[in-house]
Amino acid sequence: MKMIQTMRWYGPDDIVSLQDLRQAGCEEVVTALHQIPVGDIWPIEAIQERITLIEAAGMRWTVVESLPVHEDIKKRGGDYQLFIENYKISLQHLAQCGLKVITYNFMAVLDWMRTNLKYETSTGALALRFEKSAFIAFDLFLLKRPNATQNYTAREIEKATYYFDNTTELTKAELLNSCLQGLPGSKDHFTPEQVLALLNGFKGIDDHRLRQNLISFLKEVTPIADNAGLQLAIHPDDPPYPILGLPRIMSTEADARAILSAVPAKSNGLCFCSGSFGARPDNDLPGMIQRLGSRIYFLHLRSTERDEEGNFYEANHLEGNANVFSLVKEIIKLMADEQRAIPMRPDHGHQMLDDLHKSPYPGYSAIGRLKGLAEIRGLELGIQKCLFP
Ligand code: CS2
Ligand code: MN
Repeated sequence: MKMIQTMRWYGPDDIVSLQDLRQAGCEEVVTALHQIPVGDIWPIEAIQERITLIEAAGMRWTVVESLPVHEDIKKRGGDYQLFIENYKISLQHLAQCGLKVITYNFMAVLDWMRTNLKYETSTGALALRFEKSAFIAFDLFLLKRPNATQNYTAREIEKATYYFDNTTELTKAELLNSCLQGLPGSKDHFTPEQVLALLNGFKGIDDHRLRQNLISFLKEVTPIADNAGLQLAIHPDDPPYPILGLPRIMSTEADARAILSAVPAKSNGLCFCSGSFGARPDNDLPGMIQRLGSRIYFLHLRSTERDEEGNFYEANHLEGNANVFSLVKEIIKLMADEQRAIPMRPDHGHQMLDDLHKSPYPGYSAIGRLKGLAEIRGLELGIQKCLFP
């Protein structure tokens, strides 16, 4: 059994083409209908149209990333019942068209967060980075979130103030731009006012409430997914700890277990993102694959290099703290035990070579991801040959 090699494609507007992905060695493409507003139904015709494009380029589409969950569902307020019904219909449409794995996340307001989208690594290639003091400075002095100081220690505030006072206007503008990135696949940025309003909507929703809301959502959608033979794969929080005073419920092994045991349906599973879970030193990544493996339906392989302060940057795929070697070894054993091939994509890649002159979606340049995929492919082949000569 071997991992199904995929890369993410943001659709016809992506500057990385389907032909590029095919040349990188992808067997399948991971994509979503980013043009459809969050919460609306995905029509069969639009799904079919996307399949036709991908198949014409010699690949298949079985993994959706993401079928996004409307904020009303996360809050269990507003029109959440309508949005859950729409979600169920989209799931049925996707299943009718032959899709298998549906990735989503339950992060309130924002998807992943970085403070620097062009961090220069030792080779000159650019990586995504999260620097705690910069982020706190953004929160306190650029976003100006009311009562934000309550979420930080005096020492953290002091360091963020020092950072801000010693930073150029240009770096401040870049920090603002990074932190206000729109959702993946969208070229629109948030404004500070929009973020403040969205944060306000989560007032009074703590971790317990958010977890209950996820469980309620899963209890409603998993029967549909089970019947349709779909696998739901929740992506972990990125970074895997609370930000902006928001509740966080998918950052650790205990978080994942709580959701899997509350809703034991077969379709209720995980997108194991080694980059997101791995940004916390207390997450035992190989152990998580051993213990939660039967519920892992999709793999994001990536590694971060952390320091004691909680800062991290995205390292080369086989370097950094995640130890992707040990993960691929566990994945190979899991796939052999369960006799199933799990789809995998290199999550993010450095911006390098020709891509330095282009403007790809942050983290999604062609060459850096191709390099990540090629390294992982070689690693997998080497381990396979050793384990099963
Ligand atoms: C992705 C996430 O780019 C990334 O970091 O791993 O944006 C992921 O697609 C979503 O959180 C899944 O819903
Ligand atoms: Mn990921």
